[in-house]
Amino acid sequence: MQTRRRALAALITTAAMSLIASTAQAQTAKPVLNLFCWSEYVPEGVIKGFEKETGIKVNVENYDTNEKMLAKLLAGGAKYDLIQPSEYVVESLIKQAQLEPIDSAALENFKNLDPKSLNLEHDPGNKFSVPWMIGTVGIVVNTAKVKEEIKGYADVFNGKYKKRIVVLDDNREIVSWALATLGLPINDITAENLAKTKPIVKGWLKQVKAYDSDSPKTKFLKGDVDLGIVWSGEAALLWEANKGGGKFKYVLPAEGAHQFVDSLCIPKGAPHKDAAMKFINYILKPDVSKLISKDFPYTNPNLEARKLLKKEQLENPASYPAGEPKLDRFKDIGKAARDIDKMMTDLRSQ
Ligand code: N2P
Repeated sequence: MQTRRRALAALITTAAMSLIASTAQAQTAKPVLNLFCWSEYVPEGVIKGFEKETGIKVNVENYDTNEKMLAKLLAGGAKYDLIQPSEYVVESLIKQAQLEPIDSAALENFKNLDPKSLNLEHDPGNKFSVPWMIGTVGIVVNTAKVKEEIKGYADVFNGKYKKRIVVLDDNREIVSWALATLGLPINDITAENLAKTKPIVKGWLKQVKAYDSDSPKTKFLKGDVDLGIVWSGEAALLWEANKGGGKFKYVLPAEGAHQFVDSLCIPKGAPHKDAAMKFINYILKPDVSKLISKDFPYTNPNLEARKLLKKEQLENPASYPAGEPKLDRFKDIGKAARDIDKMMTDLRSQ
């Protein structure tokens, strides 16, 4: 009896001690947020501001294409709390049940968003995504070097600017430019359409000097290239670098251009969902969102933040295009994405 009682007492002590130890650990371990986002898209100051306000440490990992992000995410392994996919990838992840629902009613600052940026076809009702920034893919022209008028893809690749061109390192984007040039819908990725784009893309790639999805602006500033097909935010920074009136011009291709809507989403099984919700609400604050626009001048969907932007920022034609350009968003194309990659790998190895 005596021995049994002692054994029981020992057992209780051990259990109590490990409980104390794990509680202590939980109290000392700093809460974290694992953010997997595009390069050149989330200002360092915004991360620091969030860490200071919440005490949550942010681990940042970057990608430069949706496809690379998807591959890593779906491989499992790493446990991300927030990702930043474009519209067609949000659509695909919802279909695959890979996202946690987001209760927008629990986000105090959700009301700041432009209703026009909400309830889009890739996520009706914004049940799984909150818009980060909206942008286009278009042409930057160094008008000090390129004297001809550049209206579209066909002008960029007319053969005169061989090896003076930078393009995004993005297979889906490049193929969409060829489809638009052929007058075909950019989401119709059939074997037949791809075969039609192949000779066009082949001719284009020979003229490309560099592929860069991270910071193509740098190649313009260094004078390595005079033409490029890049993200609008990169074009907007070049426009700013030139004090607006200068040599770098942004042209939305006459054949039509991709308008992307990039959002924050919480992957299924994210370990720190509360921290992810806090981050989303934080970046929706007008004075925080304003900082994102300053460093990365895409179209800000936050109307309250837009009220805080300077006149020059709102007049930047790459950030806030005038008129009615021909724009189209990408749709989830399922397995056809692999056909694009196969064709592009083949062409780029030639
Ligand atoms: C920023 C990336 C732009 C987002 N570097 C393209 N969807």
